[in-house]
Amino acid sequence: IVTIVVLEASGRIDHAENKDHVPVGEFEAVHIKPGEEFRMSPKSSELHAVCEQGYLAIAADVDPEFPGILVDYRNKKPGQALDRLFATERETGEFRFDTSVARVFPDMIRRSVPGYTTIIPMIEVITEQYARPGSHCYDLGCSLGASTLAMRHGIGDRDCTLTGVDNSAAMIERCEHYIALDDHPLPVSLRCEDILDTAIENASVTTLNFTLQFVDPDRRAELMARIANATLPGGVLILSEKIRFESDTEQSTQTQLHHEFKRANGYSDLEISQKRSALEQVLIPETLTEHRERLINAGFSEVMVWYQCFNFVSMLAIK
Ligand code: GEK
Repeated sequence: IVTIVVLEASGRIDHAENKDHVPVGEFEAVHIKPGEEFRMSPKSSELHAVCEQGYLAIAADVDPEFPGILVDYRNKKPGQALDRLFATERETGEFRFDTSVARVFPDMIRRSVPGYTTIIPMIEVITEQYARPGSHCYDLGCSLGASTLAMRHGIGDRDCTLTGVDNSAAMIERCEHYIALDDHPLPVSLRCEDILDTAIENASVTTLNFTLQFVDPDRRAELMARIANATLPGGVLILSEKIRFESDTEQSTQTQLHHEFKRANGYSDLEISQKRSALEQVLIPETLTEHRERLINAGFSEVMVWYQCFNFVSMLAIK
């Protein structure tokens, strides 16, 4: 599933624009003889079937906006919707991680965050290096679970627990599907809650992949301190963030390059500017110096930038 998510995120899986003929499932006829016992799973199939003029029609009923293409078994993942959320002029309201965002999220994050498609597989590599048997691993702000699945595969067969947390019910609901489609045996515990309330202990690897930027700046130090306190010696925090720069020239150059990246990925000027206004009050970037100082004050002994592309960075904080 990591391969599929990475291929998906890197845009190497082609999806037809026309979703009219996408299969909703793969079915097998099982012949049950009269009187033979059979077992039905207590879990809902999330499909419904109707008989229309002698034809059996089956549709997915989990996503009301896409009733016919929910599961695309060819790619073994929920059908991919394109992000057109800011394509038409709209009332500028605050950006929220609601159902409409969750539905287009893989497309949105791949086209909006430079380096995302590199960072995800590297989270697997870093987790593989630092996950300690007998410890807990956390993905805080897991969205649809791309970083969670990378951590799961990085942990491999080590005796660790893995917890994904997000306060968007729409994200967690879809994340469950992605986790279930992945065949790795490590259980993933998903929690729909504010990461400020998540209990963290005995941690070897914690990931905040573009999540801290959405947390109230006044609560960030307290969260970092809790993570640092709960991290075992030699354990790590992977912290990816959109940053701002101290120099005005660098700020405007890097912002311009980020907008060019979005344009190259098919976003129009209207989409870029409307998304920017929607995020203004919600995503609050800080400088690298602010991040470093906070991490060191929290109790991490070393902080390094292991990845940067324009105004998007990923740091490794080691306890
Ligand atoms: C990935 N890590 O694909 N508590 C819990 N969740 C939160 C909070 C909070 N206080 N604030 C925001 N979120 C993922 C991508 S996206 C990044 C992470 C982005 C959640 C929010 O609901 C969203 O799902 C996620 O953090 C941020 O690797 O959209 O730029």
